[in-house]
Amino acid sequence: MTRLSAATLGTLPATFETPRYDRAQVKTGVVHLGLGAFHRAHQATFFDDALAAGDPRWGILGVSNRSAEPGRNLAAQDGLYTVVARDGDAIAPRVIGASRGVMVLADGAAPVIAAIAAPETHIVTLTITEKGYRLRPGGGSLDPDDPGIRHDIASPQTPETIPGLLVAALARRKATVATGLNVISCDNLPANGARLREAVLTMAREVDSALHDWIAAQIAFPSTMVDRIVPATTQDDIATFADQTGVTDTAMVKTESFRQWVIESVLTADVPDFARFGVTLTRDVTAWELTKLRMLNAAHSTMAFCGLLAGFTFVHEVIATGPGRRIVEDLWDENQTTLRATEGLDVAAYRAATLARFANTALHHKLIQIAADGSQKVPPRIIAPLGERLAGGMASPVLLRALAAWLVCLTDGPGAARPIILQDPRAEALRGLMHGETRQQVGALVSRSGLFEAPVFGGDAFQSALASEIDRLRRDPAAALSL
Ligand code: CS2
Repeated sequence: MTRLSAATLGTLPATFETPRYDRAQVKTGVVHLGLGAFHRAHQATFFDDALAAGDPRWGILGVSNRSAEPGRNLAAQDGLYTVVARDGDAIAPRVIGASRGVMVLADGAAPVIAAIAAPETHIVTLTITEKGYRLRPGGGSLDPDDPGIRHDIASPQTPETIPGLLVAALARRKATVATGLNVISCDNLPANGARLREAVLTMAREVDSALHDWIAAQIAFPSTMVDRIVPATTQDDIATFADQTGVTDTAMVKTESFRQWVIESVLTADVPDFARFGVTLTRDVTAWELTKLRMLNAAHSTMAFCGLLAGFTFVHEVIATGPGRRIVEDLWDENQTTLRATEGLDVAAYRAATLARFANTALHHKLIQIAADGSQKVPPRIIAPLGERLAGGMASPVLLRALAAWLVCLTDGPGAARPIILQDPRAEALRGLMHGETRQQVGALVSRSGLFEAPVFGGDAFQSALASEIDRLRRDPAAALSL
């Protein structure tokens, strides 16, 4: 058995794609915040493409929020890890050499601030999940009541949140090199760049108005659409990979071969030759973003909540059933009416390709992983299109079912015979609103959770329909996945 490292790189089986560049020459051009598997399987592969094409500026300094583990695993392998693309029985291992080290934010923000302010840094990418943006419930603008945000406005030198960290780092950059920077959000929230920009500017205005103006003029916050299915890698995956290849890699990530990145073309500082590596640069990212969120992500969430209630574990199991596939198609028929058209985006082809991706039996994508953080994910994927259709007088039985299934999973999980325990920062608060008759629970959720912003949700017809759907699924959870 070979442990992946710089010393063993030359001895890997021929099926491995390995860095074709001199790693000693690589500079740190990118600081990435949120060092999860998604970043390592997605953005890192594009920067690695740029290195392989002979531009050494795009090494990545990874910043993990709290956990020291990703850094330890990478350090033990000289920063190397394998992206293992699995499609059915085929595996394509690619060793990524772009990592230039890892910092842990919880150990202190100062080195991260210095790295973001460094003259060689041209890009900051973020995968901090929806909740990392500290927006008001339901999306929207920065949440002024968030304790972390309040802390960072009062003590901007020692930030605890990512918006606070960016403000501190940009203040340092302004005071030192004073050159621009691309801050690229890669999380699944609508208008991700615009929202991040607004969050950072809102905080900066509180701290120093000249800093606010400088950021507004110098820093680009493009919105993006990012796509690659990257389920959490398990110990089993690592063992299977070792059996298949003879190579041990404790930092590997498993994924599919598909990858897509669409970036709004408002970039300011230097960037790699993105278009050459398959990135789409466009003035109109909204249509792409909406399609991804309301087709792929909405189907994921629907399969997750309904599939869990019906007793399934993985995405590919749900899509292999007639009703599972039908519910996804019906959901797409509903959400498709809320999309926007743009050049190059063919929704019919997108649907077909996405179905095939869901059917990939080699990914073992757990429904419970997708079901986490519903309070952040359900508003853009399910509630927003439901509200738009409601306002247009259209019935949306599948969206309603998905919403009801989430609420049933959330409230009936703990203590149920077969408990479904959803990880969600707002789970307790939402459960706290749900007392009394179901119809009352729905009324309290709509008026007090902040998740149902559109006035159209205030009507009795909608609230009664949601309450009946919740009651139906509580009586018969398996009905969540029947036609
Ligand atoms: C998933 C996404 O867990 C989830 O919420 O829907 O992580 C999804 O796999 C990615 O957005 C695919 O690009």
